[in-house]
Amino acid sequence: MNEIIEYKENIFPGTRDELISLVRSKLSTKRFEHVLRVEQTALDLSKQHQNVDLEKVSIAALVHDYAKERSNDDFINKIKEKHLDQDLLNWNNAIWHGVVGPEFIKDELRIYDEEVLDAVRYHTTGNAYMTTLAKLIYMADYLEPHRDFPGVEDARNLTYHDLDAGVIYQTWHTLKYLIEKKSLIYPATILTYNSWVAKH
Ligand code: DGI
Ligand code: FE
Ligand code: FE
Repeated sequence: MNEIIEYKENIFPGTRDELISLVRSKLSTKRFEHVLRVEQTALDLSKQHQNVDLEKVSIAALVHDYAKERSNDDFINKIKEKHLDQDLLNWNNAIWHGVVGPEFIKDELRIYDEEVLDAVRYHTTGNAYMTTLAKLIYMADYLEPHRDFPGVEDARNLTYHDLDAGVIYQTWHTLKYLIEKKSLIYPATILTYNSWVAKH
């Protein structure tokens, strides 16, 4: 069953249905359905936490992959136009859709809430400091019902019991996976690992 949050805080200037239509218009059906599953997973995980703004959870989840299907040129132009860190030009869609995604979200969806935008910025790499909202989006993206990797059921149980333990689990497993593939590691991914996983 789907949980429908009514928007009352004007974080997005419109209804949830209007936001959903805008997001749907920029994504493939497959990715749009992923986004809806992330929203429901994040709302479900939120039940374990006090003082979480469910409207922010819904909005951050619905927009977390908003920019994922933009071209490389769209990202390069945005990075230049907004005078973002030029080092971003050395990266690719995997990093850009999270870190640069908020520029599209501000410009096209008129969502300016910095906690929501940070949850999007950190959803791929995590961050040394994350609010509960950012942790919920980071984990819901990793654990939504269609995610299927060895250990996913353990990761779900762990995260429902202890959100920070889930963040540690994902950060460690993702970094191991990237290193095994000999992928480039984005510096924020290392900083997340240092803060959350490494024993000081
Ligand atoms: O956008 P989604 O597919 O829903 O999920 P996501 O935004 O968490 O992206 C996941 C991918 O991003 C996953 O395959 C791992 C990759 N990723 C995360 N951190 C890094 C990274 N890729 C590189 N090259 N470097 C990183 O530091
Ligand atoms: Fe993503
Ligand atoms: Fe996602």
